[in-house]
Amino acid sequence: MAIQVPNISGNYTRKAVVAVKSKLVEVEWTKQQLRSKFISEDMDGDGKLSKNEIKKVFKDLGSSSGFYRAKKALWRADADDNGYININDHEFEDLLQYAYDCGYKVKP
Ligand SMILES: [Ca+2]
Ligand SMILES: [Ca+2]
Repeated sequence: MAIQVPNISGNYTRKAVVAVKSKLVEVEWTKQQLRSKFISEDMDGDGKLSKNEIKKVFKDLGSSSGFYRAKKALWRADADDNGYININDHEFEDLLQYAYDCGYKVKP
């Protein structure tokens, strides 16, 4: 018993350090946060996200090439091929999934 106690407390300590570290450095954007972020970037309020609006979001998320990301996102999510992501239908869900899959981290 006397030997097990320090082992247990050692495990707790290590877990605590990992938890603190991931909280500071490795927190990914949740889908809900991404949703709010994209909606807030619909600057002209027309319910659609243009390539420029999407590009700005990816840049804000930390992408080094917002243009490339926006192009890929549209290619993947713009189902009716009109050059915009409609916020009120499944195109927007596909866009969120794409952004989420990129795994951007929240800046400290
Ligand atoms: Ca818009
Ligand atoms: Ca569309």
